[in-house]
Amino acid sequence: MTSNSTAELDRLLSQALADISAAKDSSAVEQLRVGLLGRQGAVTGQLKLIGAQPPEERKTFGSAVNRVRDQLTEALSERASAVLVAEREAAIKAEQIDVTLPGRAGHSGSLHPVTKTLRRIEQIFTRAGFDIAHGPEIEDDFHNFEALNIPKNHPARAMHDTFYVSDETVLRTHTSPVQIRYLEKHTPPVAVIAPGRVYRCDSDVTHTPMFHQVEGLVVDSDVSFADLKGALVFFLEEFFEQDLPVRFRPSFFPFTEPSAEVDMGCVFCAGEGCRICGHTGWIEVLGCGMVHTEVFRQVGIDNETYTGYAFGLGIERLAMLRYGVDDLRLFFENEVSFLRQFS
Ligand code: 2U9
Repeated sequence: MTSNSTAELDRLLSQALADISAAKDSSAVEQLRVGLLGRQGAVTGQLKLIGAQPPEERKTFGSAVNRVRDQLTEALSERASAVLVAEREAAIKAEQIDVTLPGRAGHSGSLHPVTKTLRRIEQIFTRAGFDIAHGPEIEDDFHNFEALNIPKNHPARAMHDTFYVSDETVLRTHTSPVQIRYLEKHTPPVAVIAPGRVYRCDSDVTHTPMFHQVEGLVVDSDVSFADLKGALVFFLEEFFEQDLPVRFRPSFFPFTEPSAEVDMGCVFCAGEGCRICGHTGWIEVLGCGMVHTEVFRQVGIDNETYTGYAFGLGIERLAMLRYGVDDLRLFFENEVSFLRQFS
């Protein structure tokens, strides 16, 4: 074995050992393994030279190269284990969770402002002894119109902008048909509210084709307009949680006589006059009246024995007034940033 090849082998060994101990991760160790022991590797190159040595030096050279290969194989294996342990520790550290940190709050849903308003209205009336009734949203002509003193070709039908499903079937234009159905099943005394969706073929800044109403009906012997006034003033003061000036203006509905529209003092300017109340100091909130004798006749209630009052309100309108929302369309767009304000 020549001193040249020994020196070459020593250099190879010491450089390789230095490189191995400097290898920082598994891929660096693997790269070194391939560079040393792979098919084109430096140690493999030395092994291939064994046969080229003079016969008397072959054995010594062969054992020297094999020793170098064994030493490097062991050094690579030790380094591979060491970096693997370090890598696992780093990975575990990176995944560590500090269980003492406060949790991230999840987003929980909340009731829609129209639902909240409806629940509030229902609570006030149920506390006052009213029953709650529901009915179909697709109605027949009799329950939506005829029984409510709105016969075919009556001009009042034009007030309703009806969606017709067929000649005799409509999307209900109000929840009054629910009360007609209620009167068909119950004998007075009755006190009932009918909340729900209603549909009108009307769409602009202040109207949507679907909106929500609550209508109310009280029928008994001796029910008077004074009872109606008392019930509605009580409701408005409970709903807005304040004493309010309330006024009744004469109006017309086919199903009530006499009829009135109800205004309350503007809750935004305390009656001073502002943009919301059109500088009048008053805001219209309800329609009402004494049940028309023709409505009683249609459902077979004796006009001599019984009288009744009825009222109707738009839930979106009350929600706008309670929450200070100035655009009706916000209730239907379902913008999460809008809805979150009611949670
Ligand atoms: C029966 C008899 C009478 C219900 C009534 C109103 C007056 C009324 C409007 C308010 C705003 C509808 O949502 S709105 O556009 N409603 O003004 N509704 S009296 O009268 C009835 C109901 C049922 C058996």
